[in-house]
Amino acid sequence: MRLLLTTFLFVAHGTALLAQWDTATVSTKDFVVGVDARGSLFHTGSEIRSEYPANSGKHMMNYAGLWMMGESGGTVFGAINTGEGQAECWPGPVDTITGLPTTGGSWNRVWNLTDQDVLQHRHSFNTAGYQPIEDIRDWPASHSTPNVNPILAPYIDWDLDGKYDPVQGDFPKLIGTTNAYFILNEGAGEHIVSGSPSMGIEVQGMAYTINSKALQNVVFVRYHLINRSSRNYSTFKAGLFLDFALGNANDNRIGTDVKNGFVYAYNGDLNDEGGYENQLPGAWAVFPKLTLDGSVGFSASDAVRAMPSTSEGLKNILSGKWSGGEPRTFGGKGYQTGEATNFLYSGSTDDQISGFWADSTSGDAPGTRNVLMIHNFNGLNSGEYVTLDVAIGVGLENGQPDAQRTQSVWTILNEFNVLGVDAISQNLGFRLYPNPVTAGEIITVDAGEDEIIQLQLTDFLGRVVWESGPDEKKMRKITIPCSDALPDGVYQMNMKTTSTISSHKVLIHRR
Ligand SMILES: [Ca+2]
Ligand SMILES: [Ca+2]
Ligand SMILES: [Ca+2]
Repeated sequence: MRLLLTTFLFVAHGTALLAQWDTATVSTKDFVVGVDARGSLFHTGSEIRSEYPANSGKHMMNYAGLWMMGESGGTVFGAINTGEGQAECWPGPVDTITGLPTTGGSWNRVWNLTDQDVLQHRHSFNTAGYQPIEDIRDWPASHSTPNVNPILAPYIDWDLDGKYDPVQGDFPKLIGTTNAYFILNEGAGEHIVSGSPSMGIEVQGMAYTINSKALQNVVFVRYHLINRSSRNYSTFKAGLFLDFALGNANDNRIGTDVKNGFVYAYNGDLNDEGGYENQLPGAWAVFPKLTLDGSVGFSASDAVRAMPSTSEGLKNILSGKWSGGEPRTFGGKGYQTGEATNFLYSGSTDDQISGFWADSTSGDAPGTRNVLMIHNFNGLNSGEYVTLDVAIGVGLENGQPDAQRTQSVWTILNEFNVLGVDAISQNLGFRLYPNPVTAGEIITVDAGEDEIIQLQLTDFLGRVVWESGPDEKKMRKITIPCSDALPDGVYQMNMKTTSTISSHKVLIHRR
């Protein structure tokens, strides 16, 4: 009896430990976003974290998570993430030999780094006694787990020896100003919501924010979806599921802009009681580099609009139908109305369909709202990967009549240059190419949005072999003739710009 009790306590304790997912936040000065080790966005564990403005205690989003579906040999495989407690993803990569997940304590992790952390590391790694901070030291670029792909997280191999070793100057390759990196599988547990068989997909994700004035209320995620199974998926579709809070979650509405490829949510009436009050909240999401191929929302009060609970239902949802197979149509609640459509509440933005259809003309009262954004990839073979980039933005506008609501969300979007795609590439910033460079050719240094204050090329002894002249200062892009008198070897390009000081390795070689 005593033994049984002890065992029971142990199991209970073990379960509680497993439920503690590692968490992190990415943030701008206005927007704080939680990420956990299951890839749940807008959560730190069970706590909602999508605070806007920062320190206001008010949240814009309840949840966002990835959906995937693949067909192989007539069988439908899939994994969906509909809430923090219902996620069908778990931390850890997939064994490349068996296709099975690798889990365990050391993979229950979100690696959380800022660009400043990495810059500081790069300035200090040569200093005696230097110890990299934990998430640089443990960056999962290299690891000792057998059968898992040896290189996982992206990094710059500063000493060019093919392995990640931060004390030799190697450093994580981040995308944004603040970054949260996670590695997931969808095979470590039961797919309790989708009822679909596991796919053998490994997800490597980086949530990030960009320190740019126009992007203070945007969070980005880049997902690499890697097929570690031995199956070729002839159909492969991915989705981003968004559950909106917008302060008080019980008075919201949603829509799709088909023309511009985004979904949005807005307060469905003129008072966000207990939330943003009369400063009405809005949110939007887009795949900045891919087409939006469909959008749909689920309603718990309606059998037709229920979430899929089988693989067949999942396939239906990702193929322009409701879970039970009812076609999705334009008008009303989206079934048994007008023409077939892949897009929910598209207003008058769909060129293929005449008429107007919005949440406000659906007959539904404002309430809780979610949206699934869908992209159809062109299949996914064994060993291949695809990349899904997403951007989610939030904002406040002052109360206006409902008819003008969509227009206001447009305005927010346009402010972001429909998605700040240009801003992203600019903020990704510095480029130096080609590298390696052949002696006698030209090196181009592009500082992105920044202006170059000083640029210097030094050899391995630290001797300056080239330096920018007065005419090249305050430029954003400089070309450097790489003298063919320079011996082959590794050089260092030291750059000072209006916002950073950095140095970059350049390899000069002969053909
Ligand atoms: Ca190295
Ligand atoms: Ca609301
Ligand atoms: Ca209200």
